[in-house]
Amino acid sequence: MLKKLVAVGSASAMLVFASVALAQTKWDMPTGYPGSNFHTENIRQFAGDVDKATNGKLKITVHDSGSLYKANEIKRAVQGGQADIGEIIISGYANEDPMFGLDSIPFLATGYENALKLWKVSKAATEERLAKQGMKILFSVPWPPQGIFSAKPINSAADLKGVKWRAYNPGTSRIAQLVGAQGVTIQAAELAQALATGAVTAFMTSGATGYDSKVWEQVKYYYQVDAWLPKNMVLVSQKAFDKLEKPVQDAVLKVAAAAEARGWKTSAEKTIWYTEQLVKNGMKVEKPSEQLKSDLKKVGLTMIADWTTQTGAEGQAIIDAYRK
Ligand code: PCA
Repeated sequence: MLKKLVAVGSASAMLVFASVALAQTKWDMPTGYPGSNFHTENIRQFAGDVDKATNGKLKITVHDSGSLYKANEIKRAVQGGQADIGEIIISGYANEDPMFGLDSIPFLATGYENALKLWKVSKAATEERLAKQGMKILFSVPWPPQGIFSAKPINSAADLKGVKWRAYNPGTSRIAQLVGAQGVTIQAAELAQALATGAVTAFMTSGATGYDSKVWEQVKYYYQVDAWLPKNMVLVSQKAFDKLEKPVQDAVLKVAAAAEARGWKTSAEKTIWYTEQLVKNGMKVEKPSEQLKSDLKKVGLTMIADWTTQTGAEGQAIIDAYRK
């Protein structure tokens, strides 16, 4: 009798366990940036908020630093369903579709206000492309403004000729080409090593990545060019999203909207802090010379012209809406 009771008891315990397991969805979430980065911290908070808001029905495990998929593999992983959700830098995919590169054109949109305006006028076109690939944007957050890090002083674009230049997307590769530097694509997770081995000596990025990668160990100069604010995006597989119960979907969207607002705010607020850390660690942080600024502005004009040629009437309409 006792044996029977135990057997019945454990069978029903298994049933309960099975139904909990059924009701609970687990998503793995690859990101390419380090755990201490503000984007990653924001994403971890998002994952925690999703857990709370769904009463544990959706559990998201964040895998940072490119540990699950390398930064440049994440979009394909979400598209192919190997990962249900992931974070990418959208401009990393500008070769696939020029629309993805809009936020990385030098001097098109500088500062947070303009970056937000540019995002508003280009969001629908971006969403439409990702939707065709079976993905949905949950939220998007910009990096702080992009400047030039260099081992040696840079006073004009001519000083960049022949320099080993680290690129993180097609836009930064194109800049290398236009100034005559030797571009090599290296994702943030490998930047510190590339600097340590001397594979690169100059690059454009934010103070955030300069800080994350402790670049002061090799490079001493940072020029606050504030040329553009590239955006990261958290993408979810539409299929995975559709499998969630409606209340869970609603909770995810609500928490994602909060993560987007928080991310923009943190990005702006931490910009000064990051710069201070560069100074504290012995870097020379300066405004670019007039010559460097005007050289880079020319680069920007070439890139806007390229972009509008590639995107045609659709691109022109976006630029016009942005400039209105
Ligand atoms: N950091 C990332 C992208 C832009 C940025 O500020 C990087 O350097 O890879």
